[in-house]
Amino acid sequence: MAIAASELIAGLTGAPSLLVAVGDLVIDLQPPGAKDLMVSLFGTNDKLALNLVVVAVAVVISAVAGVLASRRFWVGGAVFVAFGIVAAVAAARVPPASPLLGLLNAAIAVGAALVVLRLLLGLKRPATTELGAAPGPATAEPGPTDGAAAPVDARPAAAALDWPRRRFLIATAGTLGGAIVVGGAGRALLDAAHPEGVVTSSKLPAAVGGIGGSSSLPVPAAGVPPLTADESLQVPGITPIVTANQDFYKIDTGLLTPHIDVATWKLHVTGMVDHPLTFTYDELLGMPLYEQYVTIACVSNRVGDNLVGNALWTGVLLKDVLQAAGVQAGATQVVGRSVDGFTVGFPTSWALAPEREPMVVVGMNREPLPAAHGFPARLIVPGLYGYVSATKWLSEIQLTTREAVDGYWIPLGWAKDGPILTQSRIDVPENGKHLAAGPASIAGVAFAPDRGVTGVEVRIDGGDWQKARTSQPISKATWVQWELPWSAAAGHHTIEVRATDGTGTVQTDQVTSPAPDGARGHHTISVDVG
Ligand SMILES: Nc1nc2c(c(=O)[nH]1)N[C@H]1C(S)=C(S)[C@@H](COP(=O)(O)O)O[C@H]1N2
Ligand SMILES: [Mo]
Repeated sequence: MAIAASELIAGLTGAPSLLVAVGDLVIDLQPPGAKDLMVSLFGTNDKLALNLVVVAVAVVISAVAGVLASRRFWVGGAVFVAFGIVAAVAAARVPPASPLLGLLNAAIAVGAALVVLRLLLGLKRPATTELGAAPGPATAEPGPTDGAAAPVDARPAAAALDWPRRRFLIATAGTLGGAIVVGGAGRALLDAAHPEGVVTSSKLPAAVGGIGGSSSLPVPAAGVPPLTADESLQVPGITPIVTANQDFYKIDTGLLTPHIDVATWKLHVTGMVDHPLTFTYDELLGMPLYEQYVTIACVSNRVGDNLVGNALWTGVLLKDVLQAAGVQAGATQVVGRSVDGFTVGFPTSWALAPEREPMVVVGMNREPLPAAHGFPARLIVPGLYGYVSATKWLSEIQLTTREAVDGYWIPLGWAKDGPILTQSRIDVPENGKHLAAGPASIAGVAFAPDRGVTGVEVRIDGGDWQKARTSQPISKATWVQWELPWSAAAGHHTIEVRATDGTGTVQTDQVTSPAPDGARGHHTISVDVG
């Protein structure tokens, strides 16, 4: 009930959710191995799983506290107060929520816990007094159950014990039901309260007529032209060439999406530089802005999975930032740090190579970066998996040596270097689907940023590799769509795809799991025709 009450208050007032705050604390405190285990067990549902674990543990501890309280109320009560203190401390760690609101919410939650505990134990108490030698007139205790209590006196002593117990159990079940309703309402309010970007993006400069028309970002110095007709394919059901912001996969370690106030946010450039720099949001937007399509992917993406997306990113060139700061000789690593403590690291040589343009990104598909995707600024580095490059809610770019710093995921067993492996995916037809015989399309996407995709081949039922047509690559940093027309004959069919990258290397069929450096293998599906 305490958790439910605190969720409702959080939903109604904007106070931090204690459940989420405690979950966040658990994430930070738990041993690295456990975190890895949660992610591998629950994948992108790891946060839901964590919330449920926190609730389950709380329920078990509360049950013990309840038993203690039935002997000595203050002992059980103290457990709930201790809970409240932990929750208040956890909530205070969560930027940008007010610690006072967190404390208040915790106090109310503890209050709710103690009141419910008192009431429930109050229902149980007459049973224990009856067990004692002299119940006397006390059996007719006051309360809404007055009338119902009357027959109890008429029963034999053994049966008389049952009614208070039953009443206690009914009240407990009622409390549980109430908690689910109250907590569910709070959760629903919380989920509705933070649609992507809305909270934070209003502080961006007013529209100045971006190329897209409805942009509220400043105009890039070098805007990209609209996509040409051959840069995307028209195939029913194919994955769009540009991933809409709300469809873009989302991966991060925190339970909470940081909602950053750009009035106080700063980006620091530190470490092995001649001139340490600090940018405000306005200063960053005042630099020449560029835009480019880049496909980013998560190293955890399994073959055929969708932790990959392609967006038009607007931002400042990392090279401009690094040049302004003056990178010192021997600074072999660029480390990106987030306000939430997350870190990445990639070679300075990767960042400075002429063939790619890493960016400090402020816009995604010509909208201000959504909060979930790193508002106000993030790194996008063509060709590297997100875990070594794409720091969201960026607060610091540190120049250091490759040896001096390991990014967040490196000590957890993931590879220090994270170039995105060549992958291809069949989206049409869907795996396991039943199709009518006749003309059909086999289609999907293929990516090898930033080597580029130069060809896609499809093999049906283990036959010859057939060349698919591909969309004209927007750039080497992006994925392509591909299609192979197919006259589907009745029967069971397997379909397999492979891509060739810009170096001429054909995507390997040797399967590996995502850890430590990305999944390998061909995406293979099967369908029934006829
Ligand atoms: N601050 C922060 N940035 C982060 C992460 C994170 O956990 N915290 N996850 C990284 C990983 S593993 C990936 S794959 C990309 C995902 O970016 P997206 O959520 O915008 O798709 O963000 C990267 N940036
Ligand atoms: Mo990732």
